[in-house]
Amino acid sequence: MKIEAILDKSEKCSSIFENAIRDLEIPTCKAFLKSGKLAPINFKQASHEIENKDTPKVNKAFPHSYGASKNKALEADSPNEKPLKGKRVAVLFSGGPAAGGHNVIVGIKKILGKNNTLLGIKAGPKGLIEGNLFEITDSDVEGIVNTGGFDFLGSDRTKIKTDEQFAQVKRTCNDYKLDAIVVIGGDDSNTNAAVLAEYLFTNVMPDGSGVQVIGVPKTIDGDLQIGDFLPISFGFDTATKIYAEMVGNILQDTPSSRKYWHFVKLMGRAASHVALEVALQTKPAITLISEEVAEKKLALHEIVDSIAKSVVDRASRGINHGVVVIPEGLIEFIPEMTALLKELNERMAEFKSILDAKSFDEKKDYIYTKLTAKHAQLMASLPDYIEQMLLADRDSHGNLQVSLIPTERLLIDMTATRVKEIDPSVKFNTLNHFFGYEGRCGAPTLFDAAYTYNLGLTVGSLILAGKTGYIACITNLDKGGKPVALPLTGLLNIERRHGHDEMVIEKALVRTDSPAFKYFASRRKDWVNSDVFCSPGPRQLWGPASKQLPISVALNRDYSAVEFKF
Ligand code: FBP
Repeated sequence: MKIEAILDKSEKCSSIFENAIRDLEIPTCKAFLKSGKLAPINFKQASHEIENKDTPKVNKAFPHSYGASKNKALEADSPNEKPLKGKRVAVLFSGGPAAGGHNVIVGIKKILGKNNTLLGIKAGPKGLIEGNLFEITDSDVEGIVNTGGFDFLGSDRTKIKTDEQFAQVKRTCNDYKLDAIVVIGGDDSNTNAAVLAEYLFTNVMPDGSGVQVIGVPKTIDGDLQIGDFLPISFGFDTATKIYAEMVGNILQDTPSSRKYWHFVKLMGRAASHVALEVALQTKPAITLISEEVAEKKLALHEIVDSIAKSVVDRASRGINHGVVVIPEGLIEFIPEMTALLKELNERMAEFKSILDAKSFDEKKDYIYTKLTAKHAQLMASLPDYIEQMLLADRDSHGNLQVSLIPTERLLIDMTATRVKEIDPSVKFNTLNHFFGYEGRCGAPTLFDAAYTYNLGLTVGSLILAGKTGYIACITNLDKGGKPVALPLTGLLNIERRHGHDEMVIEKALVRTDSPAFKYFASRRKDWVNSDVFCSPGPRQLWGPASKQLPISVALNRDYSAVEFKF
C-alpha cells in the first residue's frame, strides 16, 4: 500500500496507536463476572452513615434522597439475577474533559445489554435542558472504547439552578421517556447530580414515577476524594502521567543545555494534587504546594524570596538551571490574595447587574470604589495581566478561572527582581510553561481505562437495581477492585459561593499530614540541593509501567505497591 493511502486511512482517529488501543483488553473487577460472563450486580447497605458538619441541614433540604439512602454507602453484593428491563438511560459529561470518560459509557452500555436503551446527551447539562439526545449504538461504543476526550458527546459547565431549567429537564425526561440520568463530572457537577436526584425523585412522569440520577467521579484535578471509598477521580492518572512526562523531559534538558530556569504551572484548579503527584514522579528542584502556603500563611514576597534564595544558592554551586512546579490555584491560597478574592467575589456578585453593563475599564474603576482600602491597594500593586484575570467573569458555579491567570509569569517577574537584589551577578534566564489542556484528553492510561469501564459497570448495575442519588465508586484498587456507591447527600457541605451560602460537595485539598505530602517534604531539600530528578517517560498501555497507579494515591491509601490490580 502506498504511504499516502495509509495516511488517508489514519484519518478519523484511526492512527496505528488508536486502532491498537481499541483492541486493548480492559481489566474487569471479579464482582461483574458470572461464570466468566459480564453480569450486573446487586448492592447491600453498609452499616455506617456518611456525614459531615452540615449533614442535619442537608438532610432536611433533601428529604427524598436522605429518606431512601439514610446516608449509608452501598457495597457490591451477589449478581443481580432479576435486573430491571426496558430502562431508558441517558448519560452526559459535565465540566472539563478527563481521560476515560468514553469508557464509562462503554461500561454502562455493556451492562445494560440488549434489554435496555442508552442515550447520549449532547454538550453537557445544557443538552439535558434543551433536550438534545440520541441513541447510542453498539458500533458507537466500539469506536470510542479506550479513546481519550469527551468529543463523543461534548461537555459544558451549565449549572441547573432556575425553576425554568428544572421544568425543562422534566420536559426532556418526559419527551424521551427517561428512567435514569447519569452525570459524569467533578465536585460541582455531582452537586448538580444530588440536586437533580432530589428534584426528580418522584412525580416526573404522568404515572407519578421519578427518574433515577447517578453520578460518576471525574476530574483531572484529583480533588473529588472520599477516603478509601473514593481514592481518586478518573482522569487524574492520565493527566499527571502526561504532565510528568513533559516535566521529566524539561528536567532532562536543564543540565543538558545549562541555560534556563523553567517555571511550570500545572492545571488542577484549587487543590495541588496534580503538582504533588508530578513532583513525586519527577523530583524537580522546587514544587509549591498551595495548601502548605495557606497553612504556613506565607505572603507572596516570602514565596518569591525563598525561590530566589534557592536560585542564588544553586548558582553558587555552578547550577544555573532548574524547574519550579506551580499549582494552578496557588494565587487563591496566598493569604493576602485569599482575603482580596473573597471580598472581590462578594462585591462582584453584589453589583453583578451594574458591572455586566460596563466595559472592562469602567468595571475596574467601579469595583475599586467598592473594595476596602487595603484590598484596593493590593490589587493596584499587581501587574495588569493578573488584575485583568481577577476581574474576569466567574464560571457558572462561581469559580475564579484560575487556568487563565499567568501565576508562572508573576513569579518569574518577582523572582528576577529579588535575585538581582540578593546577587546581581547571578544569571537567571527563564522560560514559562502552562501544562493544562494537554493532559485532559490524551488516551487513558490502562488504570483510567479500567477504572472508568468498571465505574460504568457499577453505574449500570445501580440503575438496574433501582437506585438513585448515589455516586458510583471503585475501592480496593490494589486488591481486585470493589464496586461501591456513596449517597450524594452525605457528601454535601455548606459553602459561600456567588455571595450566598450553598450546599456543595467540598473539594478535597492536599493534606499536609498525608503520607504523600510528608514523603515529598522529607525529600525536597535534596531535590533543590542537587539534580536528582527522574524522567518517568511516556505513559504505557503495555509494558513494565502499564499497571502503575498515581504514587500519591498508593502512599495515602497505604498500598503495598504502586500498582493497581483488577
Ligand atoms: P473539572 O473540575 O470540571 O474537572 O475541570 C477541571 C479543569 O481542567 C481545571 O483543572 C481547570 O482549572 C479548568 O478545568 C479549566 O476550565 P475550562 O475548560 O473551562 O477552561
